[in-house]
Amino acid sequence: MDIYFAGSIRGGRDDAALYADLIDALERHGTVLTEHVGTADVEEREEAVDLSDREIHDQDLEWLRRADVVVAEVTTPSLGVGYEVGRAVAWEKPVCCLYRPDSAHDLSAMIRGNAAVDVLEYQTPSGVESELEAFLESHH
Ligand code: 6IA
Repeated sequence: MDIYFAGSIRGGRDDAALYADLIDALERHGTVLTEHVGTADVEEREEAVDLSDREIHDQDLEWLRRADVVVAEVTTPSLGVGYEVGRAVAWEKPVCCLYRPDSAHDLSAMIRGNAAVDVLEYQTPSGVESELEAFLESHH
């Protein structure tokens, strides 16, 4: 199963370590196409690799198109993540959004109000693992 994991990059990297933990958990169930989202030094790597924004966008949309399911961590608001979720819904992919209600950010109505998106509220990656598994299993 190909899994597209989405998490904030230019929207802010406060949750980067958490993305890495979620990606580790997801890799037990399939192939995560977007491991860079959890890379601690993604911004430095981005400069070093010298990809244009066009190349990043086109590559990501190719991976998104190929993915069987999309899992997005949406607590730190990100334009890119919101856009990816919208495209995934338009392509009728199963989408699960992970949100931590204790954060300072309220979840957008465009995510919480979207009947095509499963929103899972959680505190820690280990605490949400069984629900995440159930989501993946139901779309196998
Ligand atoms: O607006 P944001 O930057 O917060 O959007 C984050 C989302 O856009 C993530 O879910 C990614 O899928 C995608 N994204 C943003 N920047 C990159 C990127 N940079 N590479 C791949 N996807 C990206 C280059 C990183 C690198 C290690 C060469």
